[in-house]
Amino acid sequence: MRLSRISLRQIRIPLVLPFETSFGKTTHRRILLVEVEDSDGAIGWGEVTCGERPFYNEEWVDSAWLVLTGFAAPRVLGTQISSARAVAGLTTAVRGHRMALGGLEAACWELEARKLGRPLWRHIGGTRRRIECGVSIGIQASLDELLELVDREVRAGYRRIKIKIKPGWDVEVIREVRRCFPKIPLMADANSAYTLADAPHLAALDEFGLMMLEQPLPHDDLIDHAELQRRLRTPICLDECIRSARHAEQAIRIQACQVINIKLGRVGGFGGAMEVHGVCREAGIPVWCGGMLESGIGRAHNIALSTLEGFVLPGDVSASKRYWSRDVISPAVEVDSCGTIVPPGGPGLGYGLDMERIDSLTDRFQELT
Ligand code: OSB
Ligand code: MG
Repeated sequence: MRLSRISLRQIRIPLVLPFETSFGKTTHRRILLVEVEDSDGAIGWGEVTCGERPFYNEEWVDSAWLVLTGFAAPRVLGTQISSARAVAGLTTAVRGHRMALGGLEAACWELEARKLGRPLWRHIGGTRRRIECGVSIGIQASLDELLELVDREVRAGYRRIKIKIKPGWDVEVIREVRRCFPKIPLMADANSAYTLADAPHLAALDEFGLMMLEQPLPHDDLIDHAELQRRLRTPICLDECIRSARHAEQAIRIQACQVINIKLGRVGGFGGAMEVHGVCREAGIPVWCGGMLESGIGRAHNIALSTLEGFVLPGDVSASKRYWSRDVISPAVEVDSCGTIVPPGGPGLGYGLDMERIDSLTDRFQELT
């Protein structure tokens, strides 16, 4: 393929419910969508999964815009590319900024899959005909509100519940959720809110039979996670600090985690995700697909990713209606009463784009040729 056009669109879209983590609260999302076209007129769509502010990792929508226009697009546009797999290799000069690069890379995979008339999930080598879904529940104003939300999601059929924690909203909250829901698959995500000095406090979570504790320590740390894992019975799952197959390999080698959350953007797109997945499979480390409050486009990519063999645990891939009153794809992503999604059979994303919706939400647009 040879890309003749890259179009960047920023959409602004309100969340149905605010989402609060240890690093902040989001009520409206700004999302950077990437549309690519090749010299045969084939189209592909991707989503940059960074936040509005550099609080989850160093990227945010404006940095991604600059990285794509200034460094990625000039290297990719007009270049003869053997396949989508080769796209990431064109931008290795750029350090970091994997979400920006990954949005473009994923768009190229989608283009290639569409061109071949194949579902994206099959094109990347997926085999699962049904993926299991979990939900991530943000920090709430009160315990009662949290318990109400957990109840709603359990009744909707979701296969595991993840609770966001931070200092002051952790052990006692999880204790109460566990008391009210003794049997549910339950986990907690701290988004780097603790340090190793909190190890004795975090060890109090061991009595609740959590599936895992996600990213308790700093976003760029492996060593302290390894030390913490030695002091906890609860398996540690890494999110923020796994950005490449090398990180995954090293984290596993020093036993910094027992589970890895793979996010498409965080590892630079499908190529990076497949590499991390490969390292984990070889080491017998279970993985699951993380989420970044994506629009339907990123959500459809996450569904495709979740069909890879090693995605043995329910991911943070849930129904569009939990986030958006009207998604940018049609039909919206729906989860059945068993908490599963059947990956679509159509080419590429397998979901239609709601261009009227996308246009009405777009407040910044740039076409690169
Ligand atoms: O750490 O997994 C995370 C949302 C934004 C930033 C980071 C995270 C999350 C989530 C939500 O947990 C997952 C989702 O429902 O998209
Ligand atoms: Mg996380």
